[in-house]
Amino acid sequence: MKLSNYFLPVLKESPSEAEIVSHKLMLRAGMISQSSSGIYSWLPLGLRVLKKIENIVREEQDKAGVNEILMSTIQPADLWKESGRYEDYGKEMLRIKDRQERDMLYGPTNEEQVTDIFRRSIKSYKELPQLLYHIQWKFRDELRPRFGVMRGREFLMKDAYSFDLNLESSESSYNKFFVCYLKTFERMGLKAIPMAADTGPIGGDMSHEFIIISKTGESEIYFDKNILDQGEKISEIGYEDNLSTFVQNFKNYYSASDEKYDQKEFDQNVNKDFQMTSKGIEVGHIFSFGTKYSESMRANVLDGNGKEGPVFMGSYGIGISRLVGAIIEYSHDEKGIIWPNEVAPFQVGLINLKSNDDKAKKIADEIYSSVLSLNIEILYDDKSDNAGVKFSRMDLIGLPFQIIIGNKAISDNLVEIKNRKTGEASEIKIDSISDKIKELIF
Ligand code: 5CA
Repeated sequence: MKLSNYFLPVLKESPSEAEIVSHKLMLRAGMISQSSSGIYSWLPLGLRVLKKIENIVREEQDKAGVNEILMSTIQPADLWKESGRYEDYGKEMLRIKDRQERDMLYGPTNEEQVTDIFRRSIKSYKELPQLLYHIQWKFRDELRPRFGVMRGREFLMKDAYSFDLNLESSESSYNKFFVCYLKTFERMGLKAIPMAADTGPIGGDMSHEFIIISKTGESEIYFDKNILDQGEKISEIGYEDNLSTFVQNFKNYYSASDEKYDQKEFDQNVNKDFQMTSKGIEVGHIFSFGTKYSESMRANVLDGNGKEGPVFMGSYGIGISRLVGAIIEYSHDEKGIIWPNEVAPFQVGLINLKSNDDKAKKIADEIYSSVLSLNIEILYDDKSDNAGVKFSRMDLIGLPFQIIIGNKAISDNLVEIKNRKTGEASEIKIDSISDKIKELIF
């Protein structure tokens, strides 16, 4: 992509309405544009990152054997009246009437709708377990939308749902998602800590939040430092391994967010030297709620003895749009964003500092074509701005590697390659650029 042809409305100054760094940087880097309080449009750079995150989440769900579906954003209120949550959900739910005066709503979550899909077709234990997910926009009329996409009113969520014959099998599904979540966040360069959590309006008796440490997080977290070492082992575990032992190893270490935290329990279970307290961002939340929805909505299945009973369920959410902000909170410096490779909007930024020089332009054009032909995403700053503007813009948008074409390209056939994260720069011959870039990226 050539910058002269790209919609990248960067801002020089920090917008005054933004309180935290990720919100400031997303606005400054032209990733989002506010539509109204807590509701955003995604501009080209932001959309690329959102899609990258969405794809990692999708690939990891698929690897865990979860089936992708896509449920509607608008739901009939009748389903929620069946479960009893229509009144309970209160003002956070956006309620709508269609032209026939039927009560509808914009989905804040999908337990009812997915239970309805399930009960229409699955009737026997032989077809269990079933694991379904979708990636869809949600609306929650949050009392205090803030921090940009971190607590929005409209936000993109991956929500998955499990259906099992009994509690034991339902726990296996829960463990599968537990492991899948750690793998997913790891791929984005994040260390997420699973924490015992409250179940809130989703309900049920077992729940874990996945939290990444960040000083701007909304949750206060308390945990045993050893849990971080346990997290390091995630790449060693596969879905065919004993997931229950693996998950139990996490549960053995104390970790809780504010609602569940108990000072006495913390002191009893964790040696003072290992007690950690921090703020964190909740990027995922999983719930096991047994028959809460299947009983009220009569989603029954027959067991092996021909006896009918309600199916056991769980639900599993990841905040995809929130993750864009969370990753920036986790990875930035005073100059701007530093994207981890896997979610970067482009892998490489190419800066031509001498855009008025024919030779420099030819070199830049050739490097651009050769990097593109390697199937590497590259953003080529071919504009005529001065060097300061070009450098600060490229640093702000945080692409992992920069190729810089300046005077030495013209005189000595040398260009500079810079690592955005470490700041390390090296000069290399123009004809070895392709090899160097391949080595850095693949
Ligand atoms: N149905 C369940 C799980 S599928 C559910 O809705 N869980 S949740 O309420 O915890 O939301 C799942 C994830 O969505 C959260 O962990 C968080 O990362 C994200 N999320 C929730 N509310 C918002 C919001 N207002 N803005 C951005 N992301 C949000």
